Amino acid sequence: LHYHPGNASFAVHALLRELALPFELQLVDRARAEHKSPAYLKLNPNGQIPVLVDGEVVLYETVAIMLHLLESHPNAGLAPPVGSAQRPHFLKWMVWMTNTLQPALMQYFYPERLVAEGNAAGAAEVKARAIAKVGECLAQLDEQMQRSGGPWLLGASYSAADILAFLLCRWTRGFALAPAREYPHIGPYLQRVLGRPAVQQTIAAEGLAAPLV
Ligand SMILES: N[C@@H](CCC(=O)N[C@@H](CS)C(=O)NCC(=O)O)C(=O)O
Repeated sequence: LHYHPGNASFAVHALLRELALPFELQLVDRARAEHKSPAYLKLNPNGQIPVLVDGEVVLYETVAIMLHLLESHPNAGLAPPVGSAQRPHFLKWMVWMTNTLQPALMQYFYPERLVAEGNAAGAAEVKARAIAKVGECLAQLDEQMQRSGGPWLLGASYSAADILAFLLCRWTRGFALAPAREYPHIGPYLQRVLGRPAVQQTIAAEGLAAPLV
């Protein structure tokens, strides 16, 4: 797994540990822009982290990698089985996280990519709108936590969706207003995910420091 501490790769890393699979970590040195190097761009032409090399299969896109691992280990109990009532909702939340919540977070972290070079006022506007969009998303997530009856996103069973939700919520920990931990249902939920041994092992292996969420 080509990873960088706390990046999207965390979700794959924690899933590999939850599945108790053997794997090797390969640090991508962002300070040296290794993810933009010709060698890395051969693995992922988008220059983004993570990449999983699984035998002959070289995969990028966090959710695709997670679904690939889950499909390879259908009896691990980390996703509702195909044909179950929860399965379509599992797919919906995985895609929603990668396609709606994550892009809003990316706009928050990289607003300058959406405006002309040097347009600081434009970037600030993008960032403000991204915060508002993330807030809408977190409200939806909070409502789902309540509706599911907990303790997990989909209800009684922990799944890979919880790992991804935890990571994306964690990225809001520096928000001045309403980080995920302050939402009434998400806050205690993040503590429950933090209690998972695989999550703790991932945090330790990546050397993540407090505040964790
Ligand atoms: N859609 C990709 C996005 C991955 C992504 O945004 N990775 C970030 C780190 S969390 C990254 O590589 N950022 C560097 C960049 O975009 O230049 C995925 O879900 O895997």
